[in-house]
Amino acid sequence: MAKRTDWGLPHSAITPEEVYLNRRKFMQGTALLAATAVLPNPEYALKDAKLTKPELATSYNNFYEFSLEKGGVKPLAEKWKIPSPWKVEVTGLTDAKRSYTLEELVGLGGPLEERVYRFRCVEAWSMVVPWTGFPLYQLITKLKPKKEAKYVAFTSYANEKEMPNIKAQPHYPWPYTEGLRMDEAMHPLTLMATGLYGKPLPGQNGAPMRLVVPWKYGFKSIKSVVKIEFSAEQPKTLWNQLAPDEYGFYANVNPEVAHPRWSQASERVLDGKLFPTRIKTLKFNGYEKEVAGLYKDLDLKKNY
Ligand SMILES: Nc1nc2c(c(=O)[nH]1)N[C@H]1C(S)=C(S)[C@@H](COP(=O)(O)O)O[C@H]1N2
Ligand SMILES: [Mo]
Repeated sequence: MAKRTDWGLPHSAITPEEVYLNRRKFMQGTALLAATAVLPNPEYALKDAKLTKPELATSYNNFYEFSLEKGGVKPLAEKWKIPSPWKVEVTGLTDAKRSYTLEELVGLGGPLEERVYRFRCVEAWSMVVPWTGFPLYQLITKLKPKKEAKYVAFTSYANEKEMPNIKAQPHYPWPYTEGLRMDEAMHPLTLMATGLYGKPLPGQNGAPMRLVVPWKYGFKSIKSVVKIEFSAEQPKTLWNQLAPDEYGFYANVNPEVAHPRWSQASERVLDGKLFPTRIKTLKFNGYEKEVAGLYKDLDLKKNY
């Protein structure tokens, strides 16, 4: 039985432990989840990685529209009245330009599946979490962008009343924007997430739909998407406009290229410890085999 959430999506409301057990069972081939439940994709199960505790992943957040403080986001996001129905404008180089409800987009991009991904913030902390979502290429294929469309740009929801940091940081070029090259957007790893730990995305993690690009620094994974635009030119992004020397358009995880203010060679595991475990950062966040080919003609030191 699929659970209907506030947004009418077929998320399963099972606990993280059950998600984990179900994934194990699925991989052992001994049991299948109910036909209508969101199936874990065994190809993206990361069975050697330890899942981050859900309490940590949903309370230590970067969502600057709400607050600059990691712990300040959740209390504000919990008061946020997430618009329902959620509308996303599809625009730019496509004949499928119009406003879509979230359900319509999931209908086009689905079926939903669960994937466990490593997630690495540019600030050198990382987590491993199970996202529910659909691969973005499935949606793009249905929206049929024109040949001239070389990039996909995304915009976040912005509401000054409920997101107090928008006004507190007037020099930020709000709303939050991000973008991908078309081949990056079409890569099978690129996910549009609607859930986390088998539940609908909480506000603080980018409800009701956010991008997840696991081989790039976390800031590329834009939250609470309200606009998707196909364009011929490389789109502007919030971080790139604010601090171009620090945040490039590509933002591929790369231990060999330091951030101007800190090394990217290692990362703190988000484990709640006073002295968090430190691990070596992997090139493309461990997805090198899958994505290195996208950048074979690019100098990654210049195109950081
Ligand atoms: N709209 C919006 N999206 C955003 C951000 C933000 O401030 N606003 N922060 C980014 C950064 S820096 C990171 S690390 C991730 C954090 O996602 P999480 O809170 O789900 O871990 O969201 C990214 N997406
Ligand atoms: Mo980040």
